[in-house]
Amino acid sequence: ETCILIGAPVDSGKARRGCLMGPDAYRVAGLADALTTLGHTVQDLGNLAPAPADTPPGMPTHVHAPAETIGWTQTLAKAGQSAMSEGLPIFLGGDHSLSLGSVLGVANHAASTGTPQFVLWLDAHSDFHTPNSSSSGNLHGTPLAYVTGAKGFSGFPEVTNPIPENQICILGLRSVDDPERDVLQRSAIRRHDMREIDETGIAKPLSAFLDRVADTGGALHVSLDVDFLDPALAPAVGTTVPGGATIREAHLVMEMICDSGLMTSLDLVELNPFLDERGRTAQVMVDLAASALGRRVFDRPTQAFG
Ligand code: DIR
Ligand code: MN
Ligand code: MN
Ligand code: MN
Repeated sequence: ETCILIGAPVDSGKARRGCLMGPDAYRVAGLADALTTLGHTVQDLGNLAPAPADTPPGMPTHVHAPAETIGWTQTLAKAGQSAMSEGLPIFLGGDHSLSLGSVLGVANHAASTGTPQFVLWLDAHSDFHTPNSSSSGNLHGTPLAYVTGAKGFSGFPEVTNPIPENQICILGLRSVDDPERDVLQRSAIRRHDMREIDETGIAKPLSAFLDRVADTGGALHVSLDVDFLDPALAPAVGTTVPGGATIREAHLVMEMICDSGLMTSLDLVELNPFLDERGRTAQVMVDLAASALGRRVFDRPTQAFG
């Protein structure tokens, strides 16, 4: 596999600064070496910059830095779409607003090849706000709504290939705002909160989703938010929520994704190295990416989750 590292030092999706240091933290933590050791070819495109953009008329004034996030969305959609023809893009964030662009780009590529695009969202939060419904005004809380083609994003690049709701699965939920909750409960999005994961284990909802991706011959974008993990294990994130996934739950997700052979693109988002403890969280994220791309203790007998 050719892994294409796309540095996306996006820091406009919320007020607290620091995610712009993320891409370099992943590089220092040895992401490229880890992937090379697993037999992959690694191409690092370096850090990109947002296209120039204006604040759209009518944008609610409480929304933080909309023009910058719109510029990033343009840049990353373009970079993501073109990287898809060359290999497996790994978007090194940057906050989660980068996924407006990464998912837009991979969905455009999938549409051009007639492939259904699926999205697996690993996050404490559902990120299903629109600029209007968000009370924080932080656009990192909006990417999943945007990529489904939700209204309220005028001024953002047009979503010409929205992701159908039943092609999205969210795992790890434990902080969902009321407006998101109302929309999600009425939607066909597969959403699994931490209580369900406690009750059934994380493998069950994941393998059901991977089966569906495999059955339709779909492409799979995986978006890994640091706060999917419990903050005791991954402290370097601005929006910690106790009660998250364990290290083993997160690795199992990545190992099952790898076994499925379905992952076509990956986001590593919300790492704030300024809040880290000697690179600890960056290392956890690199190790999870390595599991998704083949790192194993032992080989498994041939059997499939897909
Ligand atoms: C919250 C936090 N729902 C908001 N969102 C976060 O501001 O919209 N997403 N942290 O990852
Ligand atoms: Mn392709
Ligand atoms: Mn998120
Ligand atoms: Mn989150």
